[in-house]
This record gives sequence, C-alpha cells and structure tokens, in this order.
Amino acid sequence: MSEFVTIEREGEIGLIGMDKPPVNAIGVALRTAIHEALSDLISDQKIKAIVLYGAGRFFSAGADIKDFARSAEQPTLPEVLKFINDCPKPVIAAMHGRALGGALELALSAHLRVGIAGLKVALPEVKLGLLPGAGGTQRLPRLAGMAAAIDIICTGREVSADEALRLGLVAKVVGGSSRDAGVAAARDVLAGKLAAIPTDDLLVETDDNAVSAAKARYANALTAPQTALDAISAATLPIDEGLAKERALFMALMQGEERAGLVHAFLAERETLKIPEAGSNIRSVERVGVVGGGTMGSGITAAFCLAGIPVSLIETDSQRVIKARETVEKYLAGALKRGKLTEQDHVKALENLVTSDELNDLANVDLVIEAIFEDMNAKTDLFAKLDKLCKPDAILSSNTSYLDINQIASATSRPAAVLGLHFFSPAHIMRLLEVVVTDNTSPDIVATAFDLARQLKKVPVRSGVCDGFIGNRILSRYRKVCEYLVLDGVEFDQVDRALTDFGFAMGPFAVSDLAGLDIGRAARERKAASRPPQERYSRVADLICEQGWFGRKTGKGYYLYSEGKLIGPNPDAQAIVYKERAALELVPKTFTDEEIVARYITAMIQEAVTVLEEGVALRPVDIDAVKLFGYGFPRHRGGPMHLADQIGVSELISRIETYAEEDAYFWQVPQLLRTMKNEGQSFAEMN
Ligand code: T1G
Repeated sequence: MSEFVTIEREGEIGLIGMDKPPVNAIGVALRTAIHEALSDLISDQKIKAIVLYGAGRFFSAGADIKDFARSAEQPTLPEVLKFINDCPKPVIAAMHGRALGGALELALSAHLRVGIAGLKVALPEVKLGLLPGAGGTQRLPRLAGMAAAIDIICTGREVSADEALRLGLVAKVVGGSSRDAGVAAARDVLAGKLAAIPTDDLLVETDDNAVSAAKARYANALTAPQTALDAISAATLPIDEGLAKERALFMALMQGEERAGLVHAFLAERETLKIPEAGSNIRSVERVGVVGGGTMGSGITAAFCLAGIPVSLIETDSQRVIKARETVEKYLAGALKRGKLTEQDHVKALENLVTSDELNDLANVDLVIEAIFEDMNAKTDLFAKLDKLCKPDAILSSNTSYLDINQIASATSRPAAVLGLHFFSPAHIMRLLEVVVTDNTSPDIVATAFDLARQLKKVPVRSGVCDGFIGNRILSRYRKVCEYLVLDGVEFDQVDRALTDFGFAMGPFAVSDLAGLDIGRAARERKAASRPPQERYSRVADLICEQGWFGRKTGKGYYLYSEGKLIGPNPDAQAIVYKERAALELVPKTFTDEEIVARYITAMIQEAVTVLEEGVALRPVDIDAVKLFGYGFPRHRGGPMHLADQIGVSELISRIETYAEEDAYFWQVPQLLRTMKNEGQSFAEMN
C-alpha cells in the first residue's frame, strides 16, 4: 500500500486512485506505486477488471517536471504503460479535470477511457522542448489517426471532452465522479456492452499529406515539434519498434538546451510567487480606482475588467473621460472577439466600469493605481489628495516605470500602504507585473498585490526601488550597447536581425520605433543632468528625433513605414549615422551576428548581476521571469540568468574584460560574478 495511490476492491472490480497532491505529478514514486498496485490486482483472482482514476483537482498533470532527473529510474513511465497495455485484465482509465502529457499517455495505454464533463486533455510536451515520451506518439495515432495526432502533439494544444469523444480518445463523457464513471464502465466491459481493446493491437494508416504538410509547417520551428513529427511517423512500424524510436528521440530532446530553457521558463512563472511576504494576510479588493486614462491607465482598467473586478477610471475632464472609456471598451471588444471574454462577462465588466472626472469617486475603492504622466511633483500632489479622500485602509499604488516610490509614499500619511504596481504596455495583454516594494510597504500589502496579480492572470515579480526597477534598469544598459554598435559600424537592421534570429520577437530598433522615439528621448533628457561624463553617449537617436521622426507613429524612424507597416530601413537615419561616425572620426568595423548577440546578452547579464547584488531582485529566476514575460526574451532560452549559466561565469568575465579594453566605464565585471567564479557557484543554485 503506497501513500500515493489508494487500492480498492468493489466486487470483481479493482480500483487504483492516484493521490499525490497537488497535481498527481507522475514521478518515480507514483509510477512505482501504480506498477505495484496493478501487479497486486492482476494476481488477485477475484478481480476481473481494473479502473485507474485520479483523486483531487484533476486526473494528473503528467510526468513530474521537477523529477526529470530520475525519469530513467525503473520502472520508467514507458515500462509502466507497457505493463498496463499488456495487462491480461481490462484496464479502464477514468479522467476528470485535466489529463496532460504522461497522464494522457497513461490513459492511452489503458484498454478503454471515459471522461467526466469539462475534461481537458493535452500532450503539451513540445511546450517544454520535449515530445510525448511514454507512448503518446505511438498510441494517439492508433486511436485518433495520424492527422489528428500530428496536430495535437506538434501544437501541444488542449483537446476538449467533446473533441476527445469525437476522436475516439474516450468512449463516453458522463457526469459525476471519475471513480464512479470508471466502475460503471468496467461493469459495461464485463457485461460485454463496451469493448476494452489493448491500444498496441491497433494499426495505423500513414497519412503522407498530413506528414508533409506538418514537415513544411514546422520546418523553421523549434526542434521539439519537428522531432515529435519523426516519432509520430514511426507509428506505422510494429509497436515495439515505434516505441523504441520514440524513446530515443525523447531522450535526445531531454538532453537539449531547449528543454532546459522551456522547463525553466515554466517553473520561473511559479517560482516568483515564493516571496518573503507569502502567507501574510490578504486584503479583499472589491473595487479598484485608476487615475489617468492614457495608454497605460486604460490598459490597466481593461485588465481589471477582464478579471471581473469592478473599476473606476478617473480622468481630468469630460472629454478625456469619454476618450478613455472608448479605449477601454475597444480593448474589451477585442478580448471578446479573441474569445478571452464571454458575452456575459463583457456585459458585467461594462456595468461595473465607472468613468468620471471626479477624484472623489474613489472615496470607497480598496486600491488605487495612479497612471498619470511621469512627473514626481504631479504624483506627490495626487498621492497627498488620495491620502485624504480615500478610505483609511485603501492601498495606494503607482504605475510609474522608474520614479522613486519611497518619495511618492512620503507624500502620504500611509507609507505602509503604498507600493508600485508596474504594468507593461499593452497592460491588458502583457503578463508581467513588477510589484515594487518600498522601505515601508507592509507584508500584507505585498501579499495582496500578489493575489491581485493571480486574479489578473499576471506574472508578479517582487522588485525593490531603483531607477527602472528590474526590467527597465537592465533594458537601459543593453539598449546602450545597440547605440554603440551602430556608431562602431553596424546597421540598425543588422542589429535587429541578429537578435530576432536569436529568438527575440522584435529587434531593439524596431521596438523603439513602435514605442515612439520621443519616449526614449524623454528618458535621456531626464537622465542628462546625472549622466556621468565618462559614459559614452550616442547622439544618433537625438538627431533622428530632431527631424521629427518618432518611428511608426510618424511613418519614419529607424525604419520607414507605410500605413503602419514596416517597409525597410530609413536611409536618412542611416545617413545621420554615417555623418556622426565621420564627426567622431570613427572607422566603421564589422561585427558578426554572434558578436552582436554576445555583446547584447553580456550587457544584459552584467546589469542583471548588479540588480541581484543590490537586492533589487530577490533571485536570478525573478530576473528571468521579468525578461521572459515583459520583454519578449525567447522562452526556449529560459531567461538571461538561465542563459548565463549555460554561457558560464568564466566566459562572461572574459567577455567583459575584453570589451572593457574599448570602454572601461561601461564594461565592468560585477563583484558577484568574480565571487561566483571563485566559489564555482551558478545562478541556478541561488534560486
Ligand atoms: N510536474 C511537477 N509539478 C507540477 C506539474 C508537473 N507536471 N504541473 C504542475 N506542477 C506544480 C507547479 O509547479 C505548482 O507547484 C503546482 O503544481 C500547481 O501548479 C513523459 C515527459 C496542471 C494546468 O506540461 O500546465 O508528461 O509552484 O500553479 O495554475 O511524455 O500546472 O506550487 O510548487 O500551475 O492550477 C507535461 C504542466 C509534463 C503540465 C495546473 N505536463 N502543468 O495549473 O496550478 S512532461 C505539463 C500545468 C510529460 C511525458 C512528458 C499546470 C496545470 P508549486 P500550477 P494551476
């Protein structure tokens, strides 16, 4: 009897209930328990049929992602599933909630499957840089056909209960508990009403069209979908050959960097929730107030509407109120169209949306998010007013992207209830939320902010106060490297192409054009007075702005645009670069794409290490989450700190020392990096 499964006998039906909270993840302990329980019931002469079901929220979340290091320990999952398939007694899998990855493979190795209404199944392994490595690529085609198997496995998408029924993955979809559904199905099998067939006895028809269409579709995708396709194509072989082929391909992916990066990104999203304030009292937030209905304010408002949280949006006059409401309603209509919002919730959100030009309308909200323009005096004035008119226990937060929130808090009588909630544009879509904790923010306020983030389906990352917090502070450093590369000889679009080939969704110059070059200029002007004289400064961006070229919104920036579409590099901007190089007597050098990426990534890691040293970020994984969920860092590379461990501390130090020969002020090896080298420590160990 194992602590991870319950074994029961109901007459001639044996039941194995997986019970390993929180998600019945199938690691070596659970798969051993299943194997032993099945052996036990096979040898029990009274038992004529066996039911497999899951206790708790759902059937099972699949193989234990945190236990991959032990995935080769016997009995391996493929061995357990082969044991199920070859079981001399009918095995029925009864699934509820979710059956993902190895869990669905477990069900596919059974002789019959039933689902509980609302069930969702998937083989999401490609999202982890893997392929279904326990028979999924061989058994799904046998049950659902080659074309459906290719689509489901190579995309990793969810399959609803109805589709599973249609595809023949489940024999029926019923209500009630999965345990009872399993018993009922077992009785039907014993009564000859339902057929229980070992999946491995089935044959697969190849589907050359589906295979060649998929080959074309995934030719430039990551490795996992292409490799999964190879495994699925082997399903036409005898089962043992196909399973062997699948296992070999799976183990190859398991060793790969894509798997390491994607699994790290999956866990990073959850690790950021583990903060010192976790477990503190969470305040209820019934209504939220947003001050400022510009791009950010209306995006933030829409984010709360999408989460079903009533929100009051305040602007300074009736015209601005109307415009802000229109923007929010446009965002919500878009969400409705994309299926992110049901009709009913859409109506409710609009009913709960108050828009006004009266600050006093925030008298009863539980939380305020200030999203006005980035001016310290304006913010401190506003916070002083909010402090007087809001409820004594209301939380006051700022969406500022870099200003000192300690200073903002000092304008109120409630500094313990003040923090930063830094959203990323578009705020109703981008998942990152930097929760900026001041010197005085109380733990329950931080815990409440993290709980709000959960309701908003955001990824909260705890940050300390500094200029730019975590994300923008690091961005400002590696963005400078791009300016230096252009002065030293690289074209804008070569920088962008090198980084998009590396995996970024957009290159830094295209991103600046999209955000608006005037935004960058304002940031530079703000920092001009405090810019150290030793810092190398490129005037190129300022010279481009002087022409009134602000990027996409003006049709010209680093690139040329027509009707908002990028049509190519802007030769006039490039001419400014050539002129500037001549004025600085710079002889253009050539850089390979690899050198461009190396400098960009090394600058990112260098600043990230100082953010860590200063305690602005709690752990390396928090910095990974910021770059993954707020800055389009390629997910399969896991984030800058995960990548830093792959590059290696010695290599990073030697790169910085080499670059320092050109610019000793910009390139300085952080002390923490040297300490890590001396102690042989990795960033992963700091998590
Ligand atoms: N293994 C280990 N831990 C897991 C896990 C898993 N598969 N899934 C979730 N957890 C942890 C998670 O880290 C968190 O832990 C807690 O459970 C709650 O999760 C051989 C090799 C199931 C939809 O890709 O998609 O099978 O942070 O916060 O929002 O072919 O978890 O609290 O310590 O996400 O309700 C394939 C991954 C594995 C599914 C639930 N399976 N999981 O979402 O809860 S590879 C997956 C999810 C595989 C085989 C291959 C979601 C969920 P902690 P949560 P949730």
